[in-house]
Amino acid sequence: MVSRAAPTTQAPPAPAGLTRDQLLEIYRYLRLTRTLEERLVALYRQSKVIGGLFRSLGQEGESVASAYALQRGRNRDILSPLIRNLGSMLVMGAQPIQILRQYMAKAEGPTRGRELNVHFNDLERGYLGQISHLGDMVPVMAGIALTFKLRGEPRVGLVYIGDGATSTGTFHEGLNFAAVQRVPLVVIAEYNRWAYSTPPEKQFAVRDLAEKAKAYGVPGVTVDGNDVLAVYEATRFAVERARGGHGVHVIEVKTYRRKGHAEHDDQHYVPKDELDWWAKENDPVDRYVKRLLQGEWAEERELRTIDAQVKTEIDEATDACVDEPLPSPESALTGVYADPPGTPRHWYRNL
Ligand SMILES: Cc1ncc(C[n+]2csc(CCOP(=O)(O)OP(=O)(O)O)c2C)c(N)n1
Ligand SMILES: [Mg+2]
Repeated sequence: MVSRAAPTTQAPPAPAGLTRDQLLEIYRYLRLTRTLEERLVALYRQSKVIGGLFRSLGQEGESVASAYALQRGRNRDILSPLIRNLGSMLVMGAQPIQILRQYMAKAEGPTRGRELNVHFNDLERGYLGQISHLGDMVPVMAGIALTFKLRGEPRVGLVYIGDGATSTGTFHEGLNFAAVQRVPLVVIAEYNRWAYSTPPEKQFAVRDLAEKAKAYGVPGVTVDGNDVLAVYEATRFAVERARGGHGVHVIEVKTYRRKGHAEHDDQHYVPKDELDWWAKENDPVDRYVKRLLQGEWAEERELRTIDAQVKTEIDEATDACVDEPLPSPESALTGVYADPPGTPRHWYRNL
């Protein structure tokens, strides 16, 4: 008698070579970024945030997906986030409570109230603190990537640059240096339509930022920045290419800044229908959810469970730090420059 094997249902091939757990993990980071920023807006409106609040609404996909392509833990890669790359920092391991404390300038925050928003460092987790001068992180990251190369470490640097910031001299110098030295560096150029109130057509004469890569003799590709898996795949390829000793790669992500430059900016210069189109038709989180559900990679109830877990996590983090004290005035001079002799109380009295 011929035995017949029971028909098996073959799982469809994993998109972008990711497992189901990884696909859900990416969803968690997307939701975490958006929910944390929404909480920060509420705190900003209560005057609890010190300084500006910069949203990445509409750009969470490219931040999370590009960082997710990096090596974390041992032999970790290093990335350099900008104000709109909260999602990248969360992927690398930044904790929501650190972000909340930092935005509220709490004494227990990562910079103990001395710096604002996402300007802080954690090389153990793999992210650098940015300096505000646009473009400057490109040569800084080129230098870090050169260090990896000289030490023979299998590590890669990743740097983000806004469309506006590609007009700066340091962007050109940094990219040229990185290309000539063939360092393991991936550049994510964020075409999000705005630099403050300046549109791209008043910023540069090329159509795509990827074209700029040609001038330095390195590859440049343009990717749909709101397609999470496309960004992941393009970054993964560039990261492994860089790790293999083939040098710099530029990835332009086409996306859109759905909020003003910061919360104080009412975006009066932005056409309303443009904002509506990106919100309704091209939201990176909605598109990712659709893809997961259509490919049967996740069920609606699993995603709702993740949403609830994220909300609880952020509620707990907020409750734990919202009433913490600001730094004491006496501490203002410590940890800024080299500490002078004597005690902080002594310096304060002599001011
Ligand atoms: C050299 C320099 N010039 C000006 C500024 C002020 N500034 C801060 S953010 C910004 C706009 C940046 O636009 P873009 O690079 O497109 O990034 P996005 O805000 O869109 O993420 C400007 C002009 C600065 N920080 N550094
Ligand atoms: Mg921009």
